[in-house]
Amino acid sequence: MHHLKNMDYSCFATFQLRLWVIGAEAVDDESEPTLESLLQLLSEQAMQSRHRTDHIQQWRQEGFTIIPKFFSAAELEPIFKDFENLYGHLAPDPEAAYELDKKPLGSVGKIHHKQFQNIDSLPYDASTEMNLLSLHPALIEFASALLGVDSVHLYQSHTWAKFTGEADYDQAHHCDFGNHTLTVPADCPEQRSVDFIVYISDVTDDLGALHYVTKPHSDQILSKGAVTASEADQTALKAVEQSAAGPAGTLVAHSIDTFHRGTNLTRTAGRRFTMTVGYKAAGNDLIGFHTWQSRPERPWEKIFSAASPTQLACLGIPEPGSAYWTERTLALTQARWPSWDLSPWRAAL
Ligand SMILES: O=C(O)CCC(=O)C(=O)O
Repeated sequence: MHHLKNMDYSCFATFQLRLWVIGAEAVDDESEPTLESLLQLLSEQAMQSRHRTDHIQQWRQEGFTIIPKFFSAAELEPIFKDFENLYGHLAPDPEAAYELDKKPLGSVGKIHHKQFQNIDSLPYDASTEMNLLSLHPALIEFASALLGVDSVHLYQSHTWAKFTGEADYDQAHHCDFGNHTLTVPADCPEQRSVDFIVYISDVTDDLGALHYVTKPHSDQILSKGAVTASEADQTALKAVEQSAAGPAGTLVAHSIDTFHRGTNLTRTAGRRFTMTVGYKAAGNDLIGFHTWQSRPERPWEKIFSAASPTQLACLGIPEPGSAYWTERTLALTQARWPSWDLSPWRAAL
């Protein structure tokens, strides 16, 4: 007897669908899958996932979920080296590498251009590992699960290196929707977007950890669904803010409707390396940030020579079997990007 009666019904429907999908994927024609075999497969799949169901619930209810060790030390090692190569030489001289506090006494800080130095967007002049990090299968899977859709699009990927003394990084609480949509954040999950922050180095409180306010708290302080806050609201938001501090490998997931703020780096000679990665449902024209097509001179071959069809689909490239692919489009694409192995696309013609 299987005790499923305590499960809520929407959750149960998803659970049934998932069982059906893995049953169809994993069981051959001759054998009828048992509930036990499907549960076993489900738990094996859950063990391979880097996120859990409660992370999805927390993101949907609170706006934020944080997963330490989402990426392993081995995965991050080449990427940390890339950041050192790309940005290490930009650190302020030792005599200038002290906390820079430009704020009037008692104020929370504000967004200004000096905070946004040392940012570059995909594709990177760096290792294949760094180029593929924002297209990591575990991130694609997590973004799809958070948004509740089958197919997602990478719409933002950039680096960010912050150094103590280079700027005063303290900001006021804000939501990011202003430069991700011309409208306002949607209500239903599939029309929203997910913003990931990947910690390439440790991000402690003295190294500028992001501070955030959960949705229930901002709804209570401002009004339900509010996405803007006045100067007068800042004290109340700050009183309930939490720190997203975490070790290298931590993944922070939030969205364009969540209140958060950058904080200052106060550790002498401190530095903070992170990547910002945004996903939306494929075909969601409400949301945008980077336009991959506008920079063909960038090192795209690094991505084409190593990414899977699923990863490339996140950049808008049709999967094998799409009507887009013909003898002509394949030949011209191959001439344009010689290192791209197009055999899966050719095989599906
Ligand atoms: O990088 C961070 O910790 C937060 C920065 C931020 O909130 C922003 O610039 O929108």
